[in-house]
Amino acid sequence: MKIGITCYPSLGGSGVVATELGKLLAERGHQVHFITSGMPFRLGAFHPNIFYHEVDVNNYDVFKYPPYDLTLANRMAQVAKNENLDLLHVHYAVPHALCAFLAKQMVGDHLKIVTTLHGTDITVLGYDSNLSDMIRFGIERSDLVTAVSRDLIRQTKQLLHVEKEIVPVYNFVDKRRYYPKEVSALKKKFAPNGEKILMHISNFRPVKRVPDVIRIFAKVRKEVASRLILIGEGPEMGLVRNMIAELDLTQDVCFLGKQDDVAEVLSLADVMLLPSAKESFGLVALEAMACGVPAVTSDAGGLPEVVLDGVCGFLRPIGDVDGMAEAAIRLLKDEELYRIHSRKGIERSNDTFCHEKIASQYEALYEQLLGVS
Ligand code: GMT
Repeated sequence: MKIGITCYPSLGGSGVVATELGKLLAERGHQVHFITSGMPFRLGAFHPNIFYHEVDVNNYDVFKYPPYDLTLANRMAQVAKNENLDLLHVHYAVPHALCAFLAKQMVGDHLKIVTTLHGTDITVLGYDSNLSDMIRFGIERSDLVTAVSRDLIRQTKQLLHVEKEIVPVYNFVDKRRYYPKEVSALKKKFAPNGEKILMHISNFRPVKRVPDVIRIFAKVRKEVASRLILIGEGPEMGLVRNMIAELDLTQDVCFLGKQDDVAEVLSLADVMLLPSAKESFGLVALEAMACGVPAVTSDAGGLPEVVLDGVCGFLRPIGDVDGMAEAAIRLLKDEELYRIHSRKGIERSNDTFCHEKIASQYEALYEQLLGVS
């Protein structure tokens, strides 16, 4: 098949999933065309089946706002025509499904649109009455819609009153890259006295509740000698830094900033913390589990579909800092419990969220849509 993929190419779980899926489809012999505003950060090495088409947004003086959506739609139509694409797989309803709809109007009905919902377009933008009708339109005009968790499907139907069938297709990890790695030398650098390492990775937006991470760590540190590694960047970074200083934790917190590829650093962690207020899936919890690192998270959105409470980590209500700290302490103090959770997490990520399995699921959906067998 000839497949166009559009996603946000900068850091973020949706960009990771879109790019990794494109790479897997290319490995399977399909021709994959990324149509994005920048090179997707995980695209990596050259592959003969992968092509990149940049969307170059002009910022003419006459426009108050750069016309990204129109330029993207035009580029999608150009690539679809020139490369004879079978389908456009877009990640996010707004604006990508709408751009794909416009491109389809320009190219013809044979071009199919697959839209994957990742969360923010529904759970945040869905509440905005300036956008909600447009989001529903984008979903309903797609030929096939998938969502990364059952909870996201429930929320989409409830919030936007969407009639269309939405197929659940979970996110995945590539187990050839995400597995427990030998990092003892690196661990000595971050935890020279054998301290346990707690880790948090996010875009530091309010929805991630990073201040809860700091509060949880402050409690854990009183019971277990430990350190906190923070990865990522975002609007709450200043607030978080101030909080760390006020709580006198500076010596034990390490900021690694944005990292393109976390597969190498995840094995450093003993516990992953993700206390988000909203999380349609929580890719970072899955990536941690694949590396044998149990996750302690909130029970928001799709997280209970990823982390099984008491099996490969713990789920606690949003804002339950005491509960999350207590769960992390249990894991860090009880070696046998830790070993079981770590093993179960690896098994679960290899079974339910295996890259091969999910790529086959998408492939089968495309084939069904195009009527090929
Ligand atoms: O975490 C974010 O806010 C970024 C956002 C994105 O666009 O990558 O993440 C969303 O999509 C990820 C991949 O499907 C999910 O793992 C995240 O849970 C989801 N974020 C939210 O629902 C807040």
